[in-house]
Amino acid sequence: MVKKIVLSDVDSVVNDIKSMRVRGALNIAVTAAKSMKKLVKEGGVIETLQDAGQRLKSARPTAVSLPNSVDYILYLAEKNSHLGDEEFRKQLLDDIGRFIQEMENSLDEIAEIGSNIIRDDDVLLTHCNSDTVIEILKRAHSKGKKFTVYATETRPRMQGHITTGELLDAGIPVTLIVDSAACITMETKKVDKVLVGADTVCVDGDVVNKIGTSQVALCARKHGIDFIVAVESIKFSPQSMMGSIVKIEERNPDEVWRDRPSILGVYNPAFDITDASMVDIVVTELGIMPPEAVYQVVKEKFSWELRQ
Ligand code: RI2
Repeated sequence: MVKKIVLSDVDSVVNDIKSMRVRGALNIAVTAAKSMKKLVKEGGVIETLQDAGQRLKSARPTAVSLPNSVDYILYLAEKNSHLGDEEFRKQLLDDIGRFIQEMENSLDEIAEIGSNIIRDDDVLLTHCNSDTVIEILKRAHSKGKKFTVYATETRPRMQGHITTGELLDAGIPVTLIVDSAACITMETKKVDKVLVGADTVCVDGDVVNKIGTSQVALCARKHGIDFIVAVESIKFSPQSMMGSIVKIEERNPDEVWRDRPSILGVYNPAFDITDASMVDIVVTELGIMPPEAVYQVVKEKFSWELRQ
């Protein structure tokens, strides 16, 4: 009985993530962890968690923060499996609670570190909508720094509108541009820095982020503009250490053109990969690092997974 109820809860979280009602790489990791915590509270045993974990991981394929979050909780459950029922639940709830707190804290820590690299009079450009980037900009603004932001629309889902709304609400000057205006904007508006989030960062420093990011990075390189990625280490990929290739999600063609001619094919990849050589720095909760340093962090942070 309990199992049926809790699984339907998990299914609704899965649907929210699939439909992008819940989105953003950190947000989906935290949401998945919270739904697994709820399962434990409601009496879920390891098998229930494994089943739920599979469903959650299948919701979206690209952001590694989602499997990282689920797999870490399954690891914690295995680690505590020798305990009696009551003790198991109590210990696991504590452990998951601490893990969720760490993920939430990492956002605050990045905001602090990232805000230090924003200078007065900076002209910034961002792509898509990243909570991590928004937090950095809000923190810099709250420190009294004066800067302006250009935000791309980010077709097809127009997440740039969320970015402009959030920045306007925070009192940060922001201008919306169409995606294809990114390159000319960098030149004519004298952009100083491009700041984007990430869904996955591979051990070689390659960055997987919303479709269009790699074009923005190429333009930044052409104009000698710093290309900065703001990312919590939960988005680093231990799987890439083992040779796995990141699966790029392809979404419904209707997102691109709903009333299209029926014979028209539409290719709608949601993400692309920016080569590490295009990335100047990676801002994490552990500090600022070059993309080459990701390897070492993965080795240390995900040692529990790499050992398995
Ligand atoms: P935060 C988003 O993916 C965007 O690609 C964004 O740059 C990235 O996740 C990181 O988001 P989607 O969920 O964790 O919009 O910084 O497809 O919010």
